[in-house]
Amino acid sequence: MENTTIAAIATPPGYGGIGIVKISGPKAIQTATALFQKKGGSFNASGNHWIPESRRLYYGHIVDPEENRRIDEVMFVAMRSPSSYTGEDVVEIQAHAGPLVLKSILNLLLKQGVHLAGPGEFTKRAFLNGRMDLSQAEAVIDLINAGSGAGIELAVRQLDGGLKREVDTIRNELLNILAELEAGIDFPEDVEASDAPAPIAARLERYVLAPIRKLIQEHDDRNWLREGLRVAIAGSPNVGKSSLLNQLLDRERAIVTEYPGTTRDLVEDGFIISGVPVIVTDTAGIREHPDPIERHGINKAFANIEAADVILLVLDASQPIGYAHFSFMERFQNKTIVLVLNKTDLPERAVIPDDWQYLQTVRVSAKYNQGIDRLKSMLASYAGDNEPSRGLEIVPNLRQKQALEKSLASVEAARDSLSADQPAELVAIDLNDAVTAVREITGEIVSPDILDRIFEQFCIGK
Ligand SMILES: Nc1nc2c(ncn2[C@@H]2O[C@H](COP(=O)(O)OP(=O)(O)OP(=O)(O)O)[C@@H](O)[C@H]2O)c(=O)[nH]1
Ligand SMILES: [Mg+2]
Repeated sequence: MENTTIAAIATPPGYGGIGIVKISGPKAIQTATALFQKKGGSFNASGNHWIPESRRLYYGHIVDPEENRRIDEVMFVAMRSPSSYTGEDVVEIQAHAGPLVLKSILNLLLKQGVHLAGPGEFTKRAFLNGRMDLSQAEAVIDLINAGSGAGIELAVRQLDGGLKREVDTIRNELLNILAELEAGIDFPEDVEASDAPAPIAARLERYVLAPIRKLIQEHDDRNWLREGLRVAIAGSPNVGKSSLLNQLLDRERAIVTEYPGTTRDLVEDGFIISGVPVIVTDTAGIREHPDPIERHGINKAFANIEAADVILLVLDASQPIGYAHFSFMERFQNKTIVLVLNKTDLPERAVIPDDWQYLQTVRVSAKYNQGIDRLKSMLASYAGDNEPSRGLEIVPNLRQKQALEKSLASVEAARDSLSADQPAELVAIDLNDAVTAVREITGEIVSPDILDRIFEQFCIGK
């Protein structure tokens, strides 16, 4: 338990109807009530100071005690430990959302010895006080940052403890197996030899390895739902990449000219299809022997294409397909590539090689806005196939995936030792490592710097 009391403005900066100042910690109620003049008076008939009931809304004024001056007309609510967001005593003061009003209230609190909360400090306390596990705290960030309905759905499921439940099941299975192994270690004569290796290996496979692999796969398939589907527009100079970007966005976002090498930097923007945010990037045309500025742009293009979920490789239908495209295909063979045959309004000279027939191909004319809807619905179907409501509902984030990979490696090592008839002690070491890695996901075990890194992503007041 932290013993300081913290406060922050919990609503976004600017003018609005209501702004909230939030206070948490052992002195929250005492400090806040001292500044609050309740309607009907703050003292009862016997002269005792009023004590707020938990989770009841009161009406009154915040008063500067030194000058006995009213700051604002507010609603006041206290939530007593442990039934609050942080698990500590919490007070929320709902005032009028003028920046100066909220700052004055905050300043009064700071003068009473309350500390200014750091980013995510309320949520960090909620985690430290066992109100939520680490995967739920991370879901709070996802929820705040969500840019689409799908992103919200994903975050809400995780906030509800979905990942925690799955991970706890895996951890419990590992602990049961460890207990059995250790029983075997401590009292070898009590455990039948034939009982040991085979069933344990099978259980590891079914109840530990398979679910871990599935969660890792979910991250690889659908983590883009968090930040959006990243689509890179790539191709040779002058094929119409920027024209395509402008059509997808339905506005003049990038410069289009008849000169090859027009786009030199990344041009990024976003739109939403089927409730899924898409982040689309137009890149510099790729060619050999570029000038130094272009070279820089092409390097950035390659990095962006590498990070994309879907690559739109734009080809000029009026030109034969050049050699450079073959090396492009080879370089990005592991990625999802869609061929966009552009300039189909012109006489066609491009012939799609047989090797590429398996790729999805869309014929468009970016200049005359033909085929763009087909391209969009193709992207939508990609997003649709990957919709969160499909089957398993949990998509681990990168940090969680890395912990899952660590535990996967340890469990695989344990399984291999079992099948090689290694001593149970050795197997137990690997399984213990796996339990530690799994516990990192929910934050049962977590280093302070990882915690800091997670909560730094929050805004102040959350
Ligand atoms: N006929 C025809 N011309 C097009 C089409 N799409 C683009 N163009 C023209 O092709 C030229 C190049 O278009 P851009 O969109 O700038 O091409 P780009 O691939 O971004 O080129 P760089 O930025 O230089 O790599 C312009 O003159 C466009 O008007 C199309 O569908 N049909
Ligand atoms: Mg361009």
